[in-house]
Amino acid sequence: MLWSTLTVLLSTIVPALASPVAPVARNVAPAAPLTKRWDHPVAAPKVFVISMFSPEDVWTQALDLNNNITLPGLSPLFPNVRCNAAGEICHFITGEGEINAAASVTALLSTDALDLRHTYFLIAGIAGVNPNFGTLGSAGLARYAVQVALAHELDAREMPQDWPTGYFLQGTKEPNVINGAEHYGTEVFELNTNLRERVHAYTEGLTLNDTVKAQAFRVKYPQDVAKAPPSVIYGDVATSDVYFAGELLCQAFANITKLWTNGTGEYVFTAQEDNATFEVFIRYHLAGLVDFARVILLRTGSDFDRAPPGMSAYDGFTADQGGFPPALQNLFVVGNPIVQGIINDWDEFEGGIAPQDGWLSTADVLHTLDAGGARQKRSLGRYAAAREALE
Ligand SMILES: *[C@@H]1O[C@H](CO)[C@@H](O)[C@H](O)[C@H]1NC(C)=O
Ligand SMILES: *[C@@H]1O[C@H](CO)[C@@H](O)[C@H](O)[C@H]1NC(C)=O
Ligand SMILES: *[C@@H]1O[C@H](CO)[C@@H](O)[C@H](O)[C@H]1NC(C)=O
Ligand SMILES: *[C@@H]1O[C@H](CO)[C@@H](O)[C@H](O)[C@H]1NC(C)=O
Ligand SMILES: *[C@H]1O[C@H](CO)[C@@H](O)[C@H](O)[C@H]1NC(C)=O
Repeated sequence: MLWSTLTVLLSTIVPALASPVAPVARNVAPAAPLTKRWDHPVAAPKVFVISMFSPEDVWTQALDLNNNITLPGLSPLFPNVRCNAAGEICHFITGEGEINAAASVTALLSTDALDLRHTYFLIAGIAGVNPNFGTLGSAGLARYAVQVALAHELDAREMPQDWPTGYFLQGTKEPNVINGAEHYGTEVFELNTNLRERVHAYTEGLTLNDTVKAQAFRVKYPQDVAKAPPSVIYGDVATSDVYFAGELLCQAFANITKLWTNGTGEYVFTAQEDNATFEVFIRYHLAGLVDFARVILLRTGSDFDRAPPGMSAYDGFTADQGGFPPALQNLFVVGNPIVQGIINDWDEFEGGIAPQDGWLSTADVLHTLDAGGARQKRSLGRYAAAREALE
């Protein structure tokens, strides 16, 4: 394995394809397997951890991720993937917001330097937390990621007087209805809940980090879960480039989450990247380069998404709630046992954890992964036969 800083030039990527690859469209047979892409991968990591900005990198030092792989197309601020000496654990930082996440993950998944077909991805970032379901420092494993602000908006001062919010889904004419809504395809993503269940077992009995300051802020909330010490929970993530806060927007986006998940999703965390990341995974899953059934989304609560009673939305938003340090700590406290667990139990994980029934259809709103038998076989990368067909 060739370590030290390795710069992969674009020129080594482009001619690597054996034959021109047709764009993969729905109901069109997938392009020929990309057989020649991994003649010399630098690494085939078992776990790849994704952070969104520098403070979330609680991994590099702790896990000795000292081997740099510089890839074209990553954020200029974070141009390297960094791996441990064994090449089993790698990490990178996408940059914040939906556009950075999509661009950086696209660059990552398209490289020839890494064979990511069997890799588990742990997206681990901090987030706003909904006091109805969690608290400062809580760590949530998600099923759904919802792009809540992909919508029309009228300024609240100009909207019809009886509207509860100025946000309404594209293609509709009023808030809180879904009939007639347009799909861009990135509105909702669903992850493998059997995988979530499996890795949750690694987090049992953990004591999460907490601080006196966070304790002092969370007692201001009436909800028992908001007052309780941080713990590991299941919780969906709302994605929005707009960093929203306050009771009314939170209600509006909670309603949109319900609309897009047929009433089954409740957002617990708010963040700015996940749906963008998942759209890229869906596309590269179709190409056989990655397995979207191997993605875990971990978010930890750094601040409440709304103020406690008696405090204005603005004061709640600007308050030092004390959740940022423990949220960062808990990315590692909760995430690392998952990383180590997958590696230690690789015999079990190598072939994949079968997702819930019907997942191919619900992984995204356009049912992209469910568009045909051949693709279905291929996308359930856990089957050895499908694997071999790729190689
Ligand atoms: C590896 O990358 C990091 C961050 O991108 C940088 O700080 C470090 O100097 C690089 N190490 C080498 C050996 O190039
Ligand atoms: C939380 O982490 C900080 C920083 O590492 C540490 O000083 C503190 O003791 C930890 N607290 C708990 C309750 O684990
Ligand atoms: C959210 O939905 C509830 C129940 O349908 C409704 O009462 C409330 O007005 C909605 N809130 C917003 C801000 O849209
Ligand atoms: C919601 O229901 C629609 C129509 O049955 C279905 O196409 C869609 O996949 C469902 N979405 C989720 C997230 O369950
Ligand atoms: C993001 O994906 C989640 C599911 O993983 C979905 O529930 C959510 O609607 C998506 N949000 C955006 C903004 O794409």
